[in-house]
Amino acid sequence: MKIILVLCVFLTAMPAFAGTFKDNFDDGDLDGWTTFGKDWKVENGKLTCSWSGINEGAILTIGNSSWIDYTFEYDGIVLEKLSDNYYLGHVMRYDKQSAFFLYTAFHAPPWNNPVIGFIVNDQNFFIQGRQFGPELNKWYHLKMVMQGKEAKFYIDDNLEVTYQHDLIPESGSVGILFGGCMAEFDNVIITGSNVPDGGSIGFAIASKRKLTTTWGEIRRGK
Ligand SMILES: [Ca+2]
Repeated sequence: MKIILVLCVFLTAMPAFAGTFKDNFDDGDLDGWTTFGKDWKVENGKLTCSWSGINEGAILTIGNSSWIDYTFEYDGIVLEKLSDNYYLGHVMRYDKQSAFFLYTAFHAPPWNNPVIGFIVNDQNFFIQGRQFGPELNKWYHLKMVMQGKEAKFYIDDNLEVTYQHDLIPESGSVGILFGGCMAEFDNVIITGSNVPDGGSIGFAIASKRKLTTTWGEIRRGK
């Protein structure tokens, strides 16, 4: 009886959809991702892209407007510098139509710091972390945590920048952002409410119907 009671309390406390999406790109495809026209591709089990632009970064996203609070992490490496400035980063709560999103970036010299900020009505709000930038040919583990109006940016598990602002967007997809270089990415993990279990790495899915529904929603970009 006690066991049943404890289980009931536990299940009641769980969010309706709290899941984990993982993609290690070992399946060779970009299923579920939106690429916005840049030359993103999967090679040798890794995501890769070259983009020399800086002001307009290359963005690849997943998710939809029901995604609110989540943790997004991946491994990234700069293989070749294509501009004086280059960076690796994320977009969070992204909405292509309004270009209203939060981002982080890890800049090379001379900018040389992790930043976190957001863009609203063509205005750019941001703050900077300590002075250091990504070295060439070195893997970094980048992580962003979104909770309400607070964003945290970690590099190799060190908390680099925290930012809070009332104008931070309410919800939206997540994605990788970079510019000024040729880069590779791997081992994406996204966890949060309304994030479906899925991706290229096998999962114990509680319900087949749930998987079908959520992947259908992702593919339609809803
Ligand atoms: Ca891989």
